[in-house]
Amino acid sequence: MNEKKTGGFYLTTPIYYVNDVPHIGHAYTTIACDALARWHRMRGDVTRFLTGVDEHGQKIEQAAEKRGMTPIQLCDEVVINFRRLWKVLNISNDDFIRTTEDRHIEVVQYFFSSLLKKGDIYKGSYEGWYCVPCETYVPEGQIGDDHLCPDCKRPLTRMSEESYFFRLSKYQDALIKHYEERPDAIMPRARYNEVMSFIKSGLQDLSISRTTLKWGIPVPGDERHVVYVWLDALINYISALGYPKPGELWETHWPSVRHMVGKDIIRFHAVIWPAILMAIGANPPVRVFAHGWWTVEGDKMSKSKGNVVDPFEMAALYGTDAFRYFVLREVPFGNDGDFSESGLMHRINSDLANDMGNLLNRTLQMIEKYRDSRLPADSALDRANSLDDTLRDLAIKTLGDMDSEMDNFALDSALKTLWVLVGAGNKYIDDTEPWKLGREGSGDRLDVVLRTLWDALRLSAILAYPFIPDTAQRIWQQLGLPGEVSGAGHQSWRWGKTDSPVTVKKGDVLFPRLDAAKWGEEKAARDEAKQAALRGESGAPAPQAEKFAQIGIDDFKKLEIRVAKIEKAEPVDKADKLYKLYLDLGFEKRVIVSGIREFYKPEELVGKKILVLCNLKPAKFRGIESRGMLLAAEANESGRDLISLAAVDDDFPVGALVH
Ligand code: ME8
Repeated sequence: MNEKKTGGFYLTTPIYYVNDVPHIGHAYTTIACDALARWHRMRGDVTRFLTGVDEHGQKIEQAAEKRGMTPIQLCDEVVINFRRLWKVLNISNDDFIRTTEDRHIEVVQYFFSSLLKKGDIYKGSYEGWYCVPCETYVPEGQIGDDHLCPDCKRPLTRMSEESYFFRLSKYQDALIKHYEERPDAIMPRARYNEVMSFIKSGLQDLSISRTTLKWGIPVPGDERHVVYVWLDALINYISALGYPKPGELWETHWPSVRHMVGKDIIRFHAVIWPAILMAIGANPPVRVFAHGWWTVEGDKMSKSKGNVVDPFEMAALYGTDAFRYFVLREVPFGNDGDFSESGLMHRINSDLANDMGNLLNRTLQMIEKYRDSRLPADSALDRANSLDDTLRDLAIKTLGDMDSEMDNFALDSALKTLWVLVGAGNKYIDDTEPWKLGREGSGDRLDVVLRTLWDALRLSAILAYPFIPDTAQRIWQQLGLPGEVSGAGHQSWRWGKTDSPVTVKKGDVLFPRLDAAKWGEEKAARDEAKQAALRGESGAPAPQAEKFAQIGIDDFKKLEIRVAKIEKAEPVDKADKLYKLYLDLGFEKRVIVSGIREFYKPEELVGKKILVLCNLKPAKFRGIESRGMLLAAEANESGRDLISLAAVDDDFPVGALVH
């Protein structure tokens, strides 16, 4: 068993540009980080997981202008999509940072002033070829006669400006020494080699301010300049910990910092950022890991082709856990990969429904049938024979192997390792033929087999949790285990021993199988609708979720929104998010079911005059008919969900219509 000591684990995603809706690239990085963060929390490491958005710079300024908005209006609108996506994908970030927040702006300015004072920032002038989409100057040596950006192949712009510079060249030798001593500080190996040869080819000082745009953080004391968006962005990793204020967050987490990035932004994180950290006397990242890029059905993802994978749509169609599982399992983490929905459909049917789902189903069915749902006692394991021991040994080996795979961020290997155990569990059923034991009355032997299978499943649920958290919890509950699988803790990562008698509770199948023919028809129809939307044909649904269509006043008039008084708020049985609300509308009383239980206590609700959409089709929740929907604002601040009910003054008459 793995007895490794616990440690610290501060993990960050890149902060995403808010010039567009989130796509599979964003989802991929964040899901990978989520699995790692959940793993480390579960094994008892002091864990912190940060994500956020990058809101300054020319890209955002231009995107806002195109949409006739101010930059901050655009940011405020688009950030909602990111927050919602992380909720949909079950992302467990501890904090969410926006670079327009005061806590960030203050740190960037402090940072700038102190490096200026130290002499690591100086003023000079800069002329060169600039790529607006990449927000970067391209060195002369990399520019062809076409004057296109070597990365994104779009036209470069000639720019000249007075600029502040960071003395990157000064840190060349220190960086080489740092990486020579820590070959796993950049992963995978190919990226380490790439970065090392880039550093060794000679580092030039870096322009870190702009006078050509307004949408950025002003350079303190010289407000014609704004701070270069990449410097601004990188600092998020420390401003979110409250740097430079000496405090628990910073001291606890910074020493263990690991950055997850896409391969295209490795240099910013593995060259510029560590040099800047050296300049302020902080430790460079323990690791920068660069993952690969997704193509879609063999093609580069692009809006004009209409093949951008929408993570909202994938989660809605296939389920969050299936989508999470697929992206993490499909491609060796660090390599490029190809996304295809048929691949996703096949993995659901084979790995999730057939392997994992069947193992649970078969095991629970037998415990139900032969043991009246009661798990045979631990003592059964004392009579284990070599067949049983083989499964036990494999389970124990799986724990250790996955632990080291996760240490190396080899997420796909960790999943493969877990599925070897799941496969072995299914084979163990075939080999032991418990149904024969049941028939033959070999009770003792059957106890051993059922107990062995149950424990293999218990460990599988724990190990699957970081990747497919909801499914793992469902398995946990069906196995009859109390509480949360996430709280299983490292001490329960061992074979055997349960404190109390267990009764299993077989539930719905984990992953219903998808019918390939039906799936094919539906997929073809969706593709056709997307292409039609791309051609601008009316009636076709927009391909991206979270877009708001314009509506006319007549559309709005279809909504019957009225003032209602809450007379009673009753928790709904076995649904910890729901209330049954009894409303008085003046001309009638009615009941609605609402998911606001974690936000309000019943006594805070009773007497409140709220707004209710009255002409919504009735729907049933937990057997209760809900007639209407209350209106509330929803937000997420620093990773915390917030809800505020739309309400009117206490003395306002009930039943009144809202126009
Ligand atoms: O670069 N497959 O933000 P961003 C996989 N704001 N990953 C992909 C991808 C694809 N097809 N397309 C993009 C930024 N990505 C900066 C970061 S951090 C201080 C500042 C990944 O929204 C890409 O590799 O353009 C990058 O890691 C991430 O999406 C964010 O891209």
